[in-house]
Amino acid sequence: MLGFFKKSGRRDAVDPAGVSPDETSAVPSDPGNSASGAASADAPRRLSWAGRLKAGLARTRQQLGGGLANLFGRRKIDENLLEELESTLLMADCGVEVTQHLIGELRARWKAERLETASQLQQTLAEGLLGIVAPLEAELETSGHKPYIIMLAGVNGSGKTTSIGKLAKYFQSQGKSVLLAAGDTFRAAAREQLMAWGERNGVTVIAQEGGDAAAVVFDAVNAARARGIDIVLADTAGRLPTQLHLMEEIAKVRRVIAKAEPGGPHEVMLVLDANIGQNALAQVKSFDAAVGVTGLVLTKLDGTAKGGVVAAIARQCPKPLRFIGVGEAIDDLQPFRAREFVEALFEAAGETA
Ligand SMILES: Nc1nc2c(ncn2[C@@H]2O[C@H](COP(=O)(O)OP(=O)(O)O)[C@@H](O)[C@H]2O)c(=O)[nH]1
Ligand SMILES: [Mg+2]
Repeated sequence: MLGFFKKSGRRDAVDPAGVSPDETSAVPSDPGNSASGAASADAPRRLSWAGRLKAGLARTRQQLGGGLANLFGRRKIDENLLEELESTLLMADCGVEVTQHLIGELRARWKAERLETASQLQQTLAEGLLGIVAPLEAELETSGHKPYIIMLAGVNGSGKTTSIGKLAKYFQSQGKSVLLAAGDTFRAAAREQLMAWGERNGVTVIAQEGGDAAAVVFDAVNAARARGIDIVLADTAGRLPTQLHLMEEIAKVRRVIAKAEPGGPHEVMLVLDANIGQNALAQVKSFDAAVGVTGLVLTKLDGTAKGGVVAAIARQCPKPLRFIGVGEAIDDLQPFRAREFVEALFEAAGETA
């Protein structure tokens, strides 16, 4: 166990959404196909957020921590071991820059502090990683504006619409009123998916059949103001940064929001699928150039060994990492907390319930 983390106090007993495991519900990804969002009586008891985070990060942990355990099990610390560690970090998608930084730091401390044991080196690595990702922790503060307008952007399938559903629940659990704007007007299914999320959470969804994304979002902002709503979550259609006309379209959505509400959108959230690993860096850069990204959501950490991409983002295109997703259930998206994240990456199996 990492004494370093223990000293500074652990937060993993607290569910950031304030939802106890008994209240949470495991719901399928497509709300349109689910008869009810409630967990059935014989459903297995849900783990705490810390437990789900840890389970969700299992593949990256195996890549990193498991890789380490294998290395250390075999021999003492030497240059060869550092070299193998280097490939382990690269395979977890930490990227070349972060990997070299971490290995450099390990080498220096190994010599200066005469590190000998596996756990010493692992702790040094965990500390180094925490130092890198900590600046990304910046919880979204929505109380400064009413309505607080959040526009979501990203490529197809990154998890925008699902994340909106989860965020609606998250903000409601903080006592805020929420309105959704069905700004993905390209696919009828996208609108229906959002309406299903709205229905399940008792949240109004502003949608139009067909029509223009900017017009839908404009209506939604006006409706939110008229109704005294706290938070608007605006969905948008997926697009690739290379599709220039679509990037221009989302830039227009952004400008129209600013017309409807001066100063808005207050947050432009780029939703990234963790499976894309290093490609996330390019996406952050191009979406930032087109619409000015102010925060990130990293979804699907549960399906990938590429969780090291968080470190690459921190070093190469730092943007506040507002939320991370580790599953399809409604409470599987939570604010990013650096310490909790690094702990979950390095703890041995079975240390957290
Ligand atoms: N395993 C897992 N699946 C997710 C997560 N977030 C979203 N998904 C799934 O990713 C798929 C695409 O999500 P969707 O919200 O429709 O993407 P969009 O095209 O960006 O709106 C859906 O099947 C979601 O359930 C996550 O954190 N973990
Ligand atoms: Mg969508």
